[in-house]
Amino acid sequence: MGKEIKHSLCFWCKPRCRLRVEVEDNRLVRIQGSPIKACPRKYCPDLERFYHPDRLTYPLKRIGDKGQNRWQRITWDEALNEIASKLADLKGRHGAETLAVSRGTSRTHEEFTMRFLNLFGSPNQCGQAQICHGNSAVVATALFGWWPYWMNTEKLANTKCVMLIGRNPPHTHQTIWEGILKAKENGTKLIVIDPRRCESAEEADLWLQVRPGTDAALLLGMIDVIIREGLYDREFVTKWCHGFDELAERARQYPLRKVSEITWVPEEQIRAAARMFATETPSCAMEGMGVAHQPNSYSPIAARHILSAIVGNVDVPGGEELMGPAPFVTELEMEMAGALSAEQRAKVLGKQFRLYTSPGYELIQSNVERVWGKRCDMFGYNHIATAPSVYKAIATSDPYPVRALITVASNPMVTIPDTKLVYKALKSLDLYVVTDYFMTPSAALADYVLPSASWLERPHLWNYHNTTPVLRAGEAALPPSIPGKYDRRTDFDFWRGLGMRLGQAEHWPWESLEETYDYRLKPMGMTFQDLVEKGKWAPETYEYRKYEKTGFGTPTGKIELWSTVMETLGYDPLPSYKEPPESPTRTPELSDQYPLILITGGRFHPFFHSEHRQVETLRKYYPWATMQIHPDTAAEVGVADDDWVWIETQHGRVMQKVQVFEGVDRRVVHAQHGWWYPEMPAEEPWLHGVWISNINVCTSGDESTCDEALGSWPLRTFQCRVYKVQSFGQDGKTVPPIPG
Ligand SMILES: Nc1nc2c(c(=O)[nH]1)N[C@H]1C(S)=C(S)[C@@H](COP(=O)(O)OP(=O)(O)OC[C@H]3O[C@@H](n4cnc5c(=O)[nH]c(N)nc54)[C@H](O)[C@@H]3O)O[C@H]1N2
Ligand SMILES: Nc1nc2c(c(=O)[nH]1)N[C@H]1C(S)=C(S)[C@@H](COP(=O)(O)OP(=O)(O)OC[C@H]3O[C@@H](n4cnc5c(=O)[nH]c(N)nc54)[C@H](O)[C@@H]3O)O[C@H]1N2
Ligand code: SF4
Ligand SMILES: [Mo]
Repeated sequence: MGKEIKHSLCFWCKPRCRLRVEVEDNRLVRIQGSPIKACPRKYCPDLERFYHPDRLTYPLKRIGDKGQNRWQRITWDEALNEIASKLADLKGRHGAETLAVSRGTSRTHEEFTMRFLNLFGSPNQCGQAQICHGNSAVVATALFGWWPYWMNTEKLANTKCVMLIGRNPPHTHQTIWEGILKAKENGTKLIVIDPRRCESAEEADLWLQVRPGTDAALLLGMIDVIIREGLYDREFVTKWCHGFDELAERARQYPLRKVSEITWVPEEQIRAAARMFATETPSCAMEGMGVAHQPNSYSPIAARHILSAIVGNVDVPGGEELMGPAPFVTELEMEMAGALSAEQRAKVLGKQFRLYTSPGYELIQSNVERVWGKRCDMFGYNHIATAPSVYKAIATSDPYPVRALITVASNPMVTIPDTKLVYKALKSLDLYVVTDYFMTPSAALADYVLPSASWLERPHLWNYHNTTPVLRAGEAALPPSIPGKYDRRTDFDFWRGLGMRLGQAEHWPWESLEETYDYRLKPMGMTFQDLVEKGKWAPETYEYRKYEKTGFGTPTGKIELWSTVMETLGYDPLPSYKEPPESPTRTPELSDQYPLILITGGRFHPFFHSEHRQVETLRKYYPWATMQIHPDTAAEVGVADDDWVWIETQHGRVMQKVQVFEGVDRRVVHAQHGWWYPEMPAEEPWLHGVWISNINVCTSGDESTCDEALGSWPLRTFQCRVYKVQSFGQDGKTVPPIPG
């Protein structure tokens, strides 16, 4: 076989770079070619990670009690036969909705997760949607009739001002950050809204150190300044925006003095940001998890889109470009949403969050389709169950029994709020199946754990679910199975294997991912192999202001500052500010006990969420979970760098190591998320140390605290207290497995 050069797409982090992979006799030799300076892959040798001894090799079936870590190796056929027969039995007893699928953040071929589930008849696909970029996708599509393609970094060459709201791309979207830095060299201004002086804030022309959870007030204050000072684009607003007068009236309720009190940001800074964003045009805003993880996330996300619209940024070069549908078969089309009956769809868990689920989804997408001819992929997060509702239903059988769960590319014990609820739910299931690269605290509670082919062992066709015009292809560099060594399968093979056994054969005509990609590219007269050889495809020209011909894909055909979709669904059609469910003003008695505001989950290299903790070289950078606290607060509490502290909320407590950081407000602390310790025992009560530093032990996803339209749950506005850890378990050294 000898040496070969392959080109694969890296799925370690968000840029999804196409890499040159050298292989010899089915063994990885080296990987070259990340174009990204801040590439986390560069922190450790690829061979260390890819050939890590902990990687899953063969399907495992539980033989002991749940959580005892006793497994039997079985074949893929045995695993798929047994799982299919158990699913058929549970469906017969409880209905198809008894199966839920929890997926992660676009790490794999999720269109096939949806295809299987739609054909199976369950509406209960949940995961990161309401917590991740899905919120922005849904709100943008409701207001603009399409989701702007912010992954297109080339546009930044034309952008005069970038505003990052709760988003820190140096650690999270490096391609965007490189685009911003390049633009800055040519004079582009940068505004950063973040409670922490994060890496983006370090480079900003204006950094607004906002109180966590108050961005809606801040952005409404900015809208008010822009309208009062006449800095908006009158012609565009008159012709192309619906509800300007009502918006102006709403914004008047947010004068700067009041906004400053709410947000802790000085008046003059808010005014300066508003003026900069309105006059340095085209400007462009990008919001991130700082706002998506708010209890009232609809409002800041809507307000940020409204800001862009009123200053005339939509579908102009360097602004909020609306790409429209792809010329190939999209992931959404592969999902076969039409296969799910209206009756089953109506059973979706979390249906009270009507913008995300029916009828909001239909209302938004039918208007998109009317104008664009196709529905919008919305980052693959379509019509989805709300994760906290799903885990609650599993744990309590309310509103009906959910007895089976499959998690694909997700680690809910670490990444979903309220770990105790997730734990209770996972333990109570009749059937829990996990596909992953490694054993995780979630997989440790499963009945079947299946080894998934990694991004080096599978082909991929990628354009961020149609949010960039550039289509990229990568091939499998290595076989997923080598007899005698390991037998992994792609997640496509897993879903197809189950589908074939459950009466879906006619809907799985393709035997491999490559064949599905050939099918998807056919309308472009291309094969997948053609694209692999070319590397990427991009449209030759891009047309701006397309709305002048077609209007916008919304019910009024205009950008909806006043959302008729929200109105129809019975929600406030305009953004507004609401105090977070836990806050010094809303729950003063709670704040007496828990005086600090906890924000969680700011991303940090080299880790991706809960991944890579088993890679020794990477753990040298962060051996333990780390929290940030202001020097004055640290002194008050009596802790210093590298001390272990308890972070305690009314929901639970965990311990992390201190990093004293004057870039965080005295009243706020920041805790990393994603922590578990693979080196600790898998069996209960340890579950790989999942109770020790995993900040979701301290969070809550209670439905009553979720955004009423989207169902997003708050992860960044908990009241907490911080105090020094005095003792470390019985031997005085190890940390205790289950904190009280
Ligand atoms: N290296 C690495 N890269 C990643 C990931 C990873 O785990 N590791 N995860 C990927 C995923 S799935 C996602 S969703 C993206 C997320 O990427 P980003 O959206 O950039 O998310 P974060 O780093 O979580 O949060 C950004 C900032 O929000 C701030 N923040 C916290 N609370 C508030 C608030 O109330 N208001 C405002 N304005 N800001 C607030 C935090 O201080 C933080 O600096 O990153 C992706 N990229
Ligand atoms: N407190 C708090 N919680 C958060 C956040 C926060 O900021 N704060 N952020 C939230 C956000 S935005 C997100 S997106 C989520 C992320 O939540 P998850 O998606 O659950 O996070 P990961 O840790 O990336 O889990 C991915 C798992 O899938 C495996 N995996 C990776 N690629 C593949 C693949 O191709 N196939 C299969 N089968 N497995 C694969 C990995 O080994 C890993 O175990 O976390 C959320 N949780
Ligand atoms: S780790 Fe991230 S930046 Fe580095 S090659 Fe992979 S996708 Fe690109
Ligand atoms: Mo995410």
